[in-house]
Amino acid sequence: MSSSQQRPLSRKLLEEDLHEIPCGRRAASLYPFPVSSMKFLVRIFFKILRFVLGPVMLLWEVANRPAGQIRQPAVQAGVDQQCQNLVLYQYKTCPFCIKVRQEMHRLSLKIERRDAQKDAKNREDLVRGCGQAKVPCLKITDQAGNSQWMTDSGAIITYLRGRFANG
Ligand SMILES: N[C@@H](CCC(=O)N[C@@H](CS)C(=O)NCC(=O)O)C(=O)O
Repeated sequence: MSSSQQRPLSRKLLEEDLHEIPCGRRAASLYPFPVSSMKFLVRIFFKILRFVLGPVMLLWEVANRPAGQIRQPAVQAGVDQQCQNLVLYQYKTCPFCIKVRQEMHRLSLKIERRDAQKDAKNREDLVRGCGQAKVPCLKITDQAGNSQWMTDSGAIITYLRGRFANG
């Protein structure tokens, strides 16, 4: 018995079908549309979704904004000073960024926000510093000027609470 006769029937059929399709167009031909059109349609779908959901999410953010922590003026001034060494890279309508922004409100933190979705320079800085275009990302700069880039909304919130909730 030859090796092709020993292969399972489904595998043999698939190989024979693919053989019919000219090289380089195999994968594309398995879908009803070319892969490039599928990608385009998916991108349009998410654009429309963002366009519709974006304003709703921003409204939700404002409506659910928590009350800010109240500190003595001198303490708040110290916190404001510390916040000057922090920058949040974000997208306006990213749910994870909204979560972090809500926590910043709760802790009364004036942290600069940089849009990494529409601003090419900010996006470039984010990718260079953080290694990927992932938001939210908190840039933390120490006294010596060294920066650390923290991703993941949960980790950022834990860090902010640990540093500012009791001060
Ligand atoms: N587990 C992460 C998820 C963050 C995430 O998925 N962010 C999305 C935006 S909502 C992102 O940066 N995607 C990469 C991109 O859009 O290029 C977190 O909690 O921060």
